[in-house]
Amino acid sequence: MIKYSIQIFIFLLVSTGFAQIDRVNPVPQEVNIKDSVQLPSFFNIQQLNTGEATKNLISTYFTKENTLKKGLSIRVGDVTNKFKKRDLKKVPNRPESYYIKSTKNHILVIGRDAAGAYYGTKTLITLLSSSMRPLGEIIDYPDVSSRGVVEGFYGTPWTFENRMRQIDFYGANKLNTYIYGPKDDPYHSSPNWRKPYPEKEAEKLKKLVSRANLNHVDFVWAIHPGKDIKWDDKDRDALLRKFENMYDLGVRSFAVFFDDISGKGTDPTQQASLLNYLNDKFVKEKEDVRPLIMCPTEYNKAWSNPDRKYLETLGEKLDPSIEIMWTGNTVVADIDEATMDWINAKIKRKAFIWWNYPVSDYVRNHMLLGPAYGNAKTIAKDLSGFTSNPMEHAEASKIGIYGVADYTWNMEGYHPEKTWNKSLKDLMPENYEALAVFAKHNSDLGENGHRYRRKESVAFAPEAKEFLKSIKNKQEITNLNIIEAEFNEMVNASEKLLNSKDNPFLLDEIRPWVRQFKHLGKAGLSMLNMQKALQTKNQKEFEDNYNSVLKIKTEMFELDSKENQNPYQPGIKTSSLVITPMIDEAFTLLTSAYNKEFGESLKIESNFNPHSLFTNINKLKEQPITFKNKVLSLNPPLEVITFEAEDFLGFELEEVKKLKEVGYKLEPSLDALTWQLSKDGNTWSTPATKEANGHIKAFPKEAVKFIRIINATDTKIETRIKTLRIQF
Ligand code: 14T
Repeated sequence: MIKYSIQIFIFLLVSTGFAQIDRVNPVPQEVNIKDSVQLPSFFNIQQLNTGEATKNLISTYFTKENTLKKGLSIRVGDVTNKFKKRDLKKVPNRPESYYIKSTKNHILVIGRDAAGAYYGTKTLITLLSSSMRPLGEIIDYPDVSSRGVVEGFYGTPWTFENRMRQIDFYGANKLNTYIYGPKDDPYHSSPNWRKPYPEKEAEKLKKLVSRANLNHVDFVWAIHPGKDIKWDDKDRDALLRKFENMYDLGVRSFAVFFDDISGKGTDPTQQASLLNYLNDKFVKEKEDVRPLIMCPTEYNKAWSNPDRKYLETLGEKLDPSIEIMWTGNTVVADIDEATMDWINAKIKRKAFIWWNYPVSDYVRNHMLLGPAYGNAKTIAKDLSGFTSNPMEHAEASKIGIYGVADYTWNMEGYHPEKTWNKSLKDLMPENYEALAVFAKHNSDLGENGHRYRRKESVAFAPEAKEFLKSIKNKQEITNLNIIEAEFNEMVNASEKLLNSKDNPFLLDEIRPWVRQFKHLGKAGLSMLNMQKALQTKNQKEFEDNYNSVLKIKTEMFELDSKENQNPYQPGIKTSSLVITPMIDEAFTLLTSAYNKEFGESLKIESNFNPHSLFTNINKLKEQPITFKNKVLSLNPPLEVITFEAEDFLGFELEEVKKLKEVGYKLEPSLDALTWQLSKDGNTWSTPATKEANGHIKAFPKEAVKFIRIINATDTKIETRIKTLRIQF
């Protein structure tokens, strides 16, 4: 008996020692841990020439309190230091690799290079954060050479504090690249790309660069000059001068973005010659500047025009050392082997992937908190880099970024869901279970112009389906407990999160969504009570709960109209794929059953838009529209839209209706499109228009069913649509 319990005791100890390896993110390539021993109280750490970052890292764990000459010997170095030959042989012959050997009397960490030593130390410190210490070996290296994040989204750029925290997070998760390219920084793009940063901004960038250095992260400063660049010596030198400014702030990696522009700036020959010039006159001269990265104008397959030979031109003319970014088959796409084969052949090098996930600048009312999945696990050898474009919510983006760190380091071993769970524990060590409930129901994007979707509420979806089926067929509901438990869990998890002090940065970002999520859980519970009351034929009980659902829905509508009021996708959407539609549908079914049974006429629907988009432009067919306060509007797309002759865009109303006013605004401000109205969609009339601050308005006298703007000229029009709306 005693022997038995000692065995259990030893097993527990060993398993906690082993368990630490599961906390290492990314998952190491090769782990041989067979045993573990008690963690000693003192270490004798010797660092050979491993650089600033490792030194700093070591000082975070090894302090005066736990170091002593007689302590457990740890030697950290790289392959140029004196180690035994057979140990050196174990260090993989690849950049950033490391080897850890942990024996009874000794620990070795050998890096292939400074980065390897840093990453080995990182892994070691995680392993030592337990009461037990593993014995064995770890051999580790990354699959992809540039791994990280491109801050390239539209909307509110991250704050300085956000960025400092991000850079630490990258170091902690062995990401080595942060590309700075926020679309809304005027000194990154037009109009101010030619000017140096004002002192205050410059000071902050300097701090970011040194923080990046401490984390073995390349701070890549990107410039976006294509909107107004002139292909002359003056602008060329303006660029060179700006790079010099940035060099003085400590920047040693640079990128030039030519995305989302039109006109002269898109010429591939000029782009290549500019980059080659920067490569010769700047990168090569400096010697400590890393290879240039460029984002092409045609950055995805759907946008590449085979007649123009844009990509082929870059492939031929651009110096082979310059990396070319690529988002895949479309703007927002997951990457597979065919994607890589296609683009690599065109550009004659390995593409540098710009993955547009978890970026939410085109679905700003959604939180994207699910696992990072969908990219092939076989493409490591085909790409030169892989960066994720995140949400404007920096902290919340860490769930996705954590996954990218694991995926890019060790593709074959990547398990999106497992890593997702780990990421939640890392972000909210105390309340991660509550965070898991919230995150698993907040991952899809809803309908959107890019048609990119994510799984959501995966385990619950079949239950929801079953439940609705039973209501529809008026059968007994067999999974009522499961449904009720889920709604209760939603409410409880929300309360936990709203009161949590676990990660205030994260909470500040997600709070409005958590509040919405709590409302939704409550609406679900009231809906279930409607069902129970219908069973017991208790009219009062039914109507009380019916009213309570409507009341909660009103509160949700208010939150949706108050919080996150950006002009694109304002508001707060939660659980939009499974739970919200399930509750809405059940509400309708139950209310109509009730009306029928008791001869009542309660309204069976809450919020649904009877009007629809009316267009022949493929790119816009999925573009969402909003109907709020008697205004029906197009959620403006970010991209340049091409109107060929006769192309149109507008609305089809539920029925013939009288309108107060219609208006559109384009950028650049044009009145090139024509308003048209129709009762039947066949015969059209053109109303008189008036201009007011760039809005082209009309005031239709007669009631209509169709309203559109049309290219009535015989040449194509390229423009951005800022607003398109009608008022009843
Ligand atoms: F440069 C790119 F690789 C890229 O993806 N550019 C933008 C990016 O800044 C943005 O965050 C992302 C998601 O919305 O997509 C690109 O932005 C667009 C996408 C469009 F389809 C901008 C205009 C578009 F028409």
